[in-house]
Amino acid sequence: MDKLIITAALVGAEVTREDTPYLPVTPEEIGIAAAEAHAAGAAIAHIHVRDADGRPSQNKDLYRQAIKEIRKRCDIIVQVSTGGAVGMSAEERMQPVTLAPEMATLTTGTVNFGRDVFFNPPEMVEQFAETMQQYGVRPEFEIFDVGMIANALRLVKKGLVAGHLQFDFVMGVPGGIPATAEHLLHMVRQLPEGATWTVAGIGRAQLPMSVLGIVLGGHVRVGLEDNIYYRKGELATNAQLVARVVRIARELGREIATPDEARAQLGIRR
Ligand code: KMH
Ligand code: ZN
Repeated sequence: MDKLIITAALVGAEVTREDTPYLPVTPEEIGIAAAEAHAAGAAIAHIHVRDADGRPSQNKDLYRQAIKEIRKRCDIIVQVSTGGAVGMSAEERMQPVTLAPEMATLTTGTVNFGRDVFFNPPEMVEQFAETMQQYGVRPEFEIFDVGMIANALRLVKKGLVAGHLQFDFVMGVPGGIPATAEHLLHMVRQLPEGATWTVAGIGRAQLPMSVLGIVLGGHVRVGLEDNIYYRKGELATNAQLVARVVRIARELGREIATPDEARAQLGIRR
């Protein structure tokens, strides 16, 4: 099996400092959290940014600062969010792509998101894909439900995404696909030959879905964006969540990919 690529989803748009004091919020805190996650074994940092009041933002300057703080400390692959927070406009969400980061997320369909709607109509998704192509940014398809895989493959057919295909199955969002082994296997079976996949379980599904990702030959995303607990009632840091995946993977005989090894697997040229 290929070496395991661990993504650390450091901050997200929904979790607050009130939920956990370990959430990195400022560009400097995001830089430190990325370096700690990298030292623990993460190859990719999936980042969002927050404004001075801690509210979710897609501001280009904040992303520029956060990326600079990360780059000062380590060579982890930076994957910016184009999902942002529910209710943001396409223009707002697209901003960090114009910084030409190595990777960006690309959600390929609309999904209920708790009591909200995460809105991704076809024209918007196509526009995001085109802009990523223009800036040489490798997309990671964010798959919140099974139909989004077919939507992603339609983009490939249209020539809007080319090269290596990387999917992230986000499982357990209320409104999206539930986090079960059966659903995961069904999604993996839809992927074309040569594609790679990561699984991100939400909340208490993070640990069991990570184990499935390791043993099935996929990759794993953990971090405070998706889950703030180490175990019931005990808050975690991003680095602790990464370190646990590394320990389990090694016990199961799966080696961990460095950022450069992950770049080679994902077809990212620096
Ligand atoms: N915050 C969610 C509505 C992404 O980063 O691309 C969307 C999200 C996905 O987090
Ligand atoms: Zn995200």
